[in-house]
Amino acid sequence: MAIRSAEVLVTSPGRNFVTLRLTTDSGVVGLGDATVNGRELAVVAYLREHVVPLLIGRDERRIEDTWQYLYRGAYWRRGPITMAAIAAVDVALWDILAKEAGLPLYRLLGGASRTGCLAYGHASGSSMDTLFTSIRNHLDEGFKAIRVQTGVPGLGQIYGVATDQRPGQRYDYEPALRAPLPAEEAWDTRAYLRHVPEVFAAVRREFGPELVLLHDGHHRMTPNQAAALGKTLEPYDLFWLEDCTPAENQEALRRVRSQTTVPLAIGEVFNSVYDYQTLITEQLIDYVRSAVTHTGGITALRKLMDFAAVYSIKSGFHGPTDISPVGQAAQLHLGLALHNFGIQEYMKHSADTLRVFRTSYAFSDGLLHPGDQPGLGVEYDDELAKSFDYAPAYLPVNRLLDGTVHDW
Ligand code: GCO
Ligand code: MG
Repeated sequence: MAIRSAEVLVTSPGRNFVTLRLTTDSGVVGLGDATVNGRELAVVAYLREHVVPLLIGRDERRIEDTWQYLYRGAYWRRGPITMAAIAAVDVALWDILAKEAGLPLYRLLGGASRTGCLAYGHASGSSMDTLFTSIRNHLDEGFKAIRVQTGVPGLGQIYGVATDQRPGQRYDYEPALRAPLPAEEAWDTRAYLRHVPEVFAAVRREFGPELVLLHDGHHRMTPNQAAALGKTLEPYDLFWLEDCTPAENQEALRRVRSQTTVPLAIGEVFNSVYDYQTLITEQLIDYVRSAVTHTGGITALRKLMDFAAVYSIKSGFHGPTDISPVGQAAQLHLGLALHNFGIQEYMKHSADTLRVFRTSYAFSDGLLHPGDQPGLGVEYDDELAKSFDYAPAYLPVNRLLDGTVHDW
């Protein structure tokens, strides 16, 4: 039993994706997502030049050993590129194992702990009217949990808010996000802090107390600003406030935590359990935002979540459209099985993306289910994928009004 081939596939059906495909000598195929938004080709090179040669001939059943070999064996540890490459190998190996067993992956991870995974969608609007319309569209689609992002008076285009306000338009379709050089946006934290509580007050008035609401701060606040925002949002009963401060400084969250009871979620840019050590052991957060794709795969994220479970911290895995359907399927299998699942982010992929990646996960009545196909339940259409050429694309850069480059 051995890996016969390892191919690194790049396609761009609406946005760029990097996929690793492993094939065993008996012809079983496994897929792994290796997409790092805006830095895709760095992972391609890491995989092609440094990982693929190590995989050929390895026993595909030795998942833990392969993970340790790629992580410890490389000497250079952690970092988004390395950990996305390891994740792709790990997920592809779990896909193969589950297919060889003839079981959906979640069964190998302990079986379903729930009927389905509560999913949240992204509502946004530059004005209150358009925001309300976007929330209503999500409710019509069956969402029971909704992230709310809005424009800020006095500022122009803001990341996370669609500029095209027609129904169905989304911020991840913005042409600026497909430009050859990064777009630049202007930011004023004081204006933002004045506006956001008014928005949540209005949303609660309009939609009532039941609806699950979330908000993303994109790392833009200082600990004091985040503590102040947390306090002002307490009456609106948020499910979480996400990425309130820049994530590298774990101690910063002590200040926020001691000042407000608003639940905190962080970690979409983290890539290892060590990024969470203080946050978890001091119970400074409520939700782990890592994606399977960016944290070393199922093997690593499952251990991280078991560590978090000791401290009553739950999952809230990152699921924007730059996590490919392969990555999303992997975290749905994991989420369904974990006891300490919290919520799953769910931005629907474009029709073109879903033609290239044929998925068997399903959304119904607010819940996502990974489906019961053996393995991950995702198939990759090679021919179609080849018709979507890679195009360099960047996330925008954020500047304060005086031109200073700011966090986001
Ligand atoms: C989220 C995010 C995304 C990221 C994007 C970066 O909460 O979904 O913050 O919008 O910015 O995935 O690649
Ligand atoms: Mg986020």
